[in-house]
Amino acid sequence: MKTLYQEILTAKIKRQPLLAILLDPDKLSVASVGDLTDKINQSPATHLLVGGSSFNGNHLDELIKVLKSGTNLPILLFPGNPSQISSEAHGILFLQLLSGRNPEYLIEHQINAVPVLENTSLEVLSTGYILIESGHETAVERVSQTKPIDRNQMDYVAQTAKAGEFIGNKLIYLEAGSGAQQAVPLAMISAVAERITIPLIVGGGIRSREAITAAYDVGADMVVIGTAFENDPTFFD
Ligand code: 1GP
Repeated sequence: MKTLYQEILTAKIKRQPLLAILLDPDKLSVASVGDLTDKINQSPATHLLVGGSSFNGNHLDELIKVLKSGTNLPILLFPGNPSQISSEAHGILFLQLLSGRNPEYLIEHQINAVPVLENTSLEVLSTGYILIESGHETAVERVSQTKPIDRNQMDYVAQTAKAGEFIGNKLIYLEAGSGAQQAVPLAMISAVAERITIPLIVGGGIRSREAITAAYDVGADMVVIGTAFENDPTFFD
């Protein structure tokens, strides 16, 4: 059986666009997730991401169990800290905040997560996470106490992404932040996609079908939709 990562690589090679719906456990009760699974199954989503900047992990296992009983999509954790790890998921985006200079988010949380991860069979996907300035302060910026990179610094962002690839990241995630006023500029997605060979995830502030297609057209391999689906579960209808 293929690993989650092999499936992502295959999709990239075949140019099959991937779409992840991000569910923030902070904003969802176990009961309300059950109601969403029909909408998830009817959507073009290929993956589910579960996580948020400030969630403390309370009902995460239950929530993922409900998701698994209602959908067959792979569930990837998208954790803001090590308390957001559940052995119920299939994999985890093991994030390194490459845009920031806060050692907690470059290595300390990762070290603390190891004993937890060693007790799970989660597939660990090393992910270079790059926060781009998007109009106002986002939760990632506030929680991580780091500054995003200026949205005009195309080459510097591409260089940062390439450094992630050289370090050994298997994925790069270009992030404007949940609910961002402005999504990552298309020219920046393009600059990064041209520079790296690993799959590129793009998210934050993407709230129309046209914006999703535009991101694929310039090189995104996976687009993440959180707020748009959260505010309107009929978004993909
Ligand atoms: C946030 O990239 C994701 O981490 C999704 O952002 O909620 O703005 O879709 P939105």
